[in-house]
Amino acid sequence: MDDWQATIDSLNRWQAEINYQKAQESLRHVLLNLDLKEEEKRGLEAEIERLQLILQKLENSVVQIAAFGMVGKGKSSVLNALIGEEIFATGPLHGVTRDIKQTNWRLTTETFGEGSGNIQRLVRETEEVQIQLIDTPGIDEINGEAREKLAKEIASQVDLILFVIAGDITRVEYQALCQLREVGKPIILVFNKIDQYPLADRQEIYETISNVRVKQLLSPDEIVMVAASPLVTMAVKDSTGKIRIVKKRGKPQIEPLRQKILEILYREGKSLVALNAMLSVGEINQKLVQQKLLYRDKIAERIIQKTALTKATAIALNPVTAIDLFTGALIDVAMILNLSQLYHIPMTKEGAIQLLQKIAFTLGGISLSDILVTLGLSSLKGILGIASPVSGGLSLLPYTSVAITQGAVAGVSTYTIGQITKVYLAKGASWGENGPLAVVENIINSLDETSILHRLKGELRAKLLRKRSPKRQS
Ligand SMILES: Nc1nc2c(ncn2[C@@H]2O[C@H](COP(=O)(O)OP(=O)(O)OP(=O)(O)O)[C@@H](O)[C@H]2O)c(=O)[nH]1
Ligand SMILES: [Mg+2]
Repeated sequence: MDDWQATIDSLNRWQAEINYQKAQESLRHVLLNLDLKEEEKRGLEAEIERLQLILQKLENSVVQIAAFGMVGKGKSSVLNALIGEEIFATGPLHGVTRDIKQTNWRLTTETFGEGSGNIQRLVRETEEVQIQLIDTPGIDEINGEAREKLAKEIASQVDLILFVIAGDITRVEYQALCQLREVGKPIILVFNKIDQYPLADRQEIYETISNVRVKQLLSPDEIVMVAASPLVTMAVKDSTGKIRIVKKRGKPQIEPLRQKILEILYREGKSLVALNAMLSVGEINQKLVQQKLLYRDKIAERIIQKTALTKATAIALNPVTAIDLFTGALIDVAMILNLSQLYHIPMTKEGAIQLLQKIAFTLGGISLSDILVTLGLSSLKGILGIASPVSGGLSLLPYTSVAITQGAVAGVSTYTIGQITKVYLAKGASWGENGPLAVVENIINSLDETSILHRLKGELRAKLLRKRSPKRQS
């Protein structure tokens, strides 16, 4: 049985090691392939720094353990008792710990004295892991929201949570515990100050907590009883020689917690760190990707709008239909190439033409009507345009409005093609699960053609009038 256990243990540890390596590799990969321009990094400094910190943590095998709980329940005292030194300030006033503090905890065989062989072995094997203890300000009913946010933030970063209570669990404690549980980290519920309860009482409280209060949240195995800074009654002689009973701080009773931590670290220390790292990396990476897309989206939008106007102008100014269509396509291809550069998706001219064909094909009816409009209006425009010098500008008015409409319609089609290309590129040059038609339909449905047309017409009119005004002067 023991042999089997040992085999399973070593297999688990081997698996943990692999997970650990994998986490490290993928984090390095994310950091090396951030692919963010300086201006894109702006506002993401904290996230990038977090990624670097997580990598450091993985490289140094650091496990972070944080103490949470209501004010004055003995969080700082519990951590001090674990280390065996008064590192964190403690005191009877509520809110002694105001900021997050941390310290390193080196596990040595001496920490556990002449413990059983098993513990000695555990300590030896856990020694390669650095432990950081983190003290937090207590949760209280005042400033509840801010503290809750802080608690969640820390909880999402650490690997193991010690939730310190000092008696039966209160409603606020239960709520906080539920919130911490949501973060998905292992939790040890530390029932501290047991010296304040007679033996029978503390056992009864323990039973109530484990069997009733937190039954849905924790297993009895995850609850330990300690006295981090017990008060012991002592008889002392005062200066007059009278014997007086005083209360003094006694030796901490923290062993059950130490052993529980060690057990967890031994069993899943490295897996825990790896898992947490992956969770955080996943989350941060998603944020980075979103930001990247958002930023590129803005630039893409500018490119698309500019091209739509260019095309509208080209079409409006060009009196021959064949050239209209040709220049139009050239402008679209140039836009696709521009966008592909923006999204770092290398594309040849041929590739861009193919993509344009694909989009035009999927657009189907829309591009057809677009072409019909172009054909119909173009010939009209040609006639009017050519006629204008003879008629001394008489037909200039219809020319302008026809040309503007025609140009704007062409602009809308470019705008649409641009939007479709953008989505395709943002998805890493793929149409996604539902294929190009779904993307195209989605975009068409979301476009407000009339307003785009209206805007383009306005811009085009302004542009054309600017172009024509020097002529008038001459
Ligand atoms: N009797 C007894 N008192 C304890 C025990 N542990 C801590 N205390 C006392 O409880 C008080 C609060 O302890 P702290 O460790 O400062 O509690 P905290 O949770 O860090 O408090 P804040 O930082 O204010 O949120 C101190 O006076 C400690 O001496 C214990 O096991 N038994
Ligand atoms: Mg404290």
